[in-house]
Amino acid sequence: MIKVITYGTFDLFHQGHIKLLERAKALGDYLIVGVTTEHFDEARGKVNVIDSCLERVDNVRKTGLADEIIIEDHIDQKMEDIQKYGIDIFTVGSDWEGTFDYLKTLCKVVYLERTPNISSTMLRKNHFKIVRTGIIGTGRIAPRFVAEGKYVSGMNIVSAYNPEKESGSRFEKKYEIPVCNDDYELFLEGVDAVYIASPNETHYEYAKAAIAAGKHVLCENPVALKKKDTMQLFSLAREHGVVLLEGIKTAYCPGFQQLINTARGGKIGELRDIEACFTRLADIGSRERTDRFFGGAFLEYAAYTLLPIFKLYGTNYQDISIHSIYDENGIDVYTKIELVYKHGLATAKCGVGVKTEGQLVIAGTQGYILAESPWWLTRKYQIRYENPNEIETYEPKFQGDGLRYEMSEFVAKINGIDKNGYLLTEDEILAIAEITERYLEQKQEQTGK
Ligand code: C2G
Repeated sequence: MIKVITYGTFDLFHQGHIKLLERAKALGDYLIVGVTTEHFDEARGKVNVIDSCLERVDNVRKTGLADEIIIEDHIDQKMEDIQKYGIDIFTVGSDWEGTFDYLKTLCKVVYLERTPNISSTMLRKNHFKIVRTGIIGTGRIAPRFVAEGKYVSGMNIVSAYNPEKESGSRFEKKYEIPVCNDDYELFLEGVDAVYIASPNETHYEYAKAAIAAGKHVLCENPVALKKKDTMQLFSLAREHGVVLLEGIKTAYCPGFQQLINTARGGKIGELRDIEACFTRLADIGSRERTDRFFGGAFLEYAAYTLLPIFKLYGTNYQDISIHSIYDENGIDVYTKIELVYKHGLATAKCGVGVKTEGQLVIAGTQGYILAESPWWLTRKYQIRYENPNEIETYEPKFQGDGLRYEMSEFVAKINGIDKNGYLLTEDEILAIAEITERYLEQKQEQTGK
């Protein structure tokens, strides 16, 4: 009996897939089809797969061509499978020509001619409305957004807006994206969505006007500095039928969600303490260190540090205190937020002028999770126990600088196919907004600024 194996994502199952499977089957007597998991696809840079793994398996099954279906979830699994299942022929489409020649030591490798003019990518493009996106603010984040946008299908960055002409024209020259600097309404007319990456205090007005004009909004944290303004933006977005997504990028990183689920999964027992720390020494001349009103550590990083706390304990804390160390200009160089819950404690620490280890430690009754800096781009974390030799290490995949995940979520939401509304909830955003407002009031009292 000749055993054949092939692998694929098989997203938006189409004629090209069927033809490939038919010819694969014809190569032998028994066909095994490996279907990729979401995780594996993310790990190899496919972040926009639409169908779930089970839907994709089901589509392969319905063809009746596969004698056996297996799940592919990690790199180099092909070698294992070929040996494990006693495979004679490995086959895949000609778009992979040469890539799998290394398997020739184990079995025969056949590249089958790819069916022309059809692909999942093409179907995804039709499936997704292309979202014409304009960037507001052409400072430090905008170039990263442009770079990451290349990996997000369905998003097309068409323009930018910056009232400061000089910064705008530098950006326009470098990235060849037209920058508008006077007429915001005109800028909005040319886009379906905006990404707001301007200074913190300008987010609310930009977002409000964009939503009112029927545009989807992806806004860097914070969307507004007051809770009531944040609530108003969300209800305005609902009224206008547009998406408002807050860009706390950690929330959308697959590794962070995995870490949260590990913590919830009971391995470290009941959760009793969370310490989340994010510090980055900012240049003395930078906006973070010079803007007396909207610079400082809290507005820069507090949302990231509050996120794991709200994810794990919820937003109903019993008590809160915020302590800041200000510099001579009234900028908080270091801020510590302490939260008390019925069964647990939490501390969020952030700094722009104080350096710490910057780790996330989630302590439970049986052990603790340690995620070292930069845990907010979660690539690695460990579970540790009383016995110091007992350590479990997790290394979730993380692509690029992390922005692509929130961008993908934004496009998915606009297209009404997001399955991940839980990644960052309105309740969590409002809880962060409430603390932000409280912090700003306290700062005003303490520094007069
Ligand atoms: N295919 C084809 N003709 C098309 C489109 C796809 O013959 N027009 C083939 C691909 O070459 C592949 C199979 O159909 O052999 C599945 O394609 P994808 O779902 O795009 O799978 P892919 O992401 O290429 O994964 O480990 C996974 C494999 O390496 C292939």
